[in-house]
Amino acid sequence: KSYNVAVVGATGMVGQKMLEVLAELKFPIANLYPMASKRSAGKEILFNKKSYVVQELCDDAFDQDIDIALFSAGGDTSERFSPIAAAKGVIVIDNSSAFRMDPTVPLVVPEVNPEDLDWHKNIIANPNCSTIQAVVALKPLYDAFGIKRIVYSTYQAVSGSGVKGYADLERGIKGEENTFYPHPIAYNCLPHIDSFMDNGYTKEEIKMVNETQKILHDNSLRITATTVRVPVYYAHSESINVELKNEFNVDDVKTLYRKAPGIVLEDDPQNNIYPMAINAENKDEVFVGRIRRDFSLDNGVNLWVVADNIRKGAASNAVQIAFALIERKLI
Ligand code: 2RA
Repeated sequence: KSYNVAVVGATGMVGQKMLEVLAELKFPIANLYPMASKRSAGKEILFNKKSYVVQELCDDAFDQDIDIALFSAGGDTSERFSPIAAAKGVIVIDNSSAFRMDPTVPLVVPEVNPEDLDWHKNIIANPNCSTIQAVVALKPLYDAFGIKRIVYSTYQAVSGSGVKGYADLERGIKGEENTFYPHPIAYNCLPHIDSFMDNGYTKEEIKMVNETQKILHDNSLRITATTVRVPVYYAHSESINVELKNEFNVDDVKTLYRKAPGIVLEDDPQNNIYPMAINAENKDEVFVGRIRRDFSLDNGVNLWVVADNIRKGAASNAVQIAFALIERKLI
């Protein structure tokens, strides 16, 4: 069976990657409906060597016979158009943060909680990129040893901010002024992703806390996060400190990672082998290394986790959700 698929935000950084991944993973597409705002509508895009004209997103855009709509066009657009599409029987996979914490919307990483797809009500939320790679790495530990507490420290690529963040790094390297970030990002680190809340945390940090608890279905998880923008174009790197509930040994953890879905173990420090952004770029796996005991805790372990934030962190996870819908006979 083939499906009619819309990509909303088809000309943006993630939207373009969604099209690339749909073709690369050979998602069974009967008809493609690339959509974008008025500003980008009319552009021509190539998909599977065929040319398509980008349609303008409007209220009756989903009156066409569409089965699945992948959204990556910002929260406002999702808030307005996802319910319209869903009401017409379209299954929406939304990359924005608009519906992630809505209790009627499953927040899904296929390697972690595919069973949550079974209760979708036509809107499915793609988690934040920094959360996706984290929960893929945490799931094997959660199932084997239980988790009490998580400390996230992230080193996030500028592509997470889309073309504007990417351009600020290019400009900074050439000695030109930053026009997007509040300070220069070249040769610098900014402990400021998304906006600050009254409690001193940024929305990005709160997202990691709330989304991890929702995906693992465990509000007893004690989590804190510091999310930092670094001068890297693609792939987020994360230091993750985990307090487990039960005893473990490092070799058992490495054995778990060798067979865990979606994970590549890169952990041989004596030979300078550990995950790096330059090696994760344009791949769909989550790379895990620097696994070592945290001797300051009874059952503590430290991880270093790297993944491409535009692929596994957004586009590929969304397409993998679409494949999971087929596998689970939900479409
Ligand atoms: C960022 N995770 O990196 C956020 C949104 N993509 O900016």
